[in-house]
Amino acid sequence: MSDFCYIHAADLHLDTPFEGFKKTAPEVHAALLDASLQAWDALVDLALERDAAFLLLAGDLYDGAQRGLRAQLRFHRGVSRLCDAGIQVLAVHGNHDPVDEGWSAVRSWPEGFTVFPTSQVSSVVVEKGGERLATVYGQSYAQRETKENLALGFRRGGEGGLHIGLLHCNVGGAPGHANYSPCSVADLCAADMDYWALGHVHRHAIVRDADPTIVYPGNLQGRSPQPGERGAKGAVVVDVRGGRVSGLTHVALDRVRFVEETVDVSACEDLIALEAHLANATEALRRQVGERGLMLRVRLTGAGESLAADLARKDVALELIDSLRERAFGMTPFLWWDGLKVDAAPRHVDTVIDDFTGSLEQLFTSLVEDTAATEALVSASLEKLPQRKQGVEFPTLDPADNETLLRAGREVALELLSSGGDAE
Ligand SMILES: [Mn+2]
Repeated sequence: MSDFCYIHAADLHLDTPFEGFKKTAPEVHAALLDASLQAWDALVDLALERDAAFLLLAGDLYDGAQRGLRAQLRFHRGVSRLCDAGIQVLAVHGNHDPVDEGWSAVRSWPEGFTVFPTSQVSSVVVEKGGERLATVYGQSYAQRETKENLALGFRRGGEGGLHIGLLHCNVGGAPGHANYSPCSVADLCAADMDYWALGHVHRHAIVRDADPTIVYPGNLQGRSPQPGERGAKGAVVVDVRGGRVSGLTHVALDRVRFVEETVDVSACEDLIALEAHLANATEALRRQVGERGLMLRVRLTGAGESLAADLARKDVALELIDSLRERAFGMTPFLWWDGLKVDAAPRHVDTVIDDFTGSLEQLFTSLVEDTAATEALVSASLEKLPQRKQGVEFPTLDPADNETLLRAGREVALELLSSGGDAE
């Protein structure tokens, strides 16, 4: 059997709106808005350059069920380029782009493009030059809330070539990830595939090396500064030799990279030295990320007592980040100082400055001082509860409870921001 390679990507989240970043510089916001689409173009280029036999897309092609025309046009263009070159594209939908809840602007796709249906597992054969390279099995999500273990429906057929399962799912109840199509490694092994092309978890992971190989490629483009979204994002090139998976290579395709870096500042005597030290420390990082924008959060460790006291003064950390942003102004590719966190011993000053938590805190402070606005927010939020829409009546709330609700809401929001929330 001929040797070949194929490409496995997932979680494209095309045209992610990056709503948390409206307060960045306009050129940074513009770069973010284009990043997911450019990463898709880069994926198409990669498949063409490597002369891949086929491309697998394991769900969450779009960021929201309504998809958006810009994302669909760009996706269609990429699929057409691949199919014109004889590279088949096989896709399933996931919880972010479920088929029944979605809208498709496209009525006909190029020959060579497959979206697996939602009703059951079905299979497609990939042939080249009359040779059967692979059989790909897949099933799409009909609805976002897909709690059924879809992996149980996969069974290897008897034909030759590689057998590949394509699915958006949560293996092993990975904590911090919405539990859609939950399944175990044992469930995946039982299907007797050679390779499982998974999607959903945004962090690249080789769940199992061989027999079968089980891979999450991670998302194509990072979407936030949360831990699972940081670092290099891209797709996995899978090499097949002698009918077996022989190599896995993660290729970075992201256009903007979210990075959190720890910088030792124990040698910095004062804020003047600190600012210069931070500006220098980022140069190496910019070289590392290469030709892509850099969304940077820095954690400062080892600050001496007097430097820590300076940083703890009102607005000082905020002004420091403004100054660093000014220094970075006009750099190509861009560098955006997204946050600064100070872990300072011995007095443990813990300062976090960033746009997400910063705007949340601003909102909270303004609401706490304004009982009428708090009341309006609480009643508007209650109206949005699904139970209310179904006609369930709630007891009247005591306005004195509003502040408690507000504080609880703030805690939940901060928790979601630090954990990444239900974003996969
Ligand atoms: Mn996703």
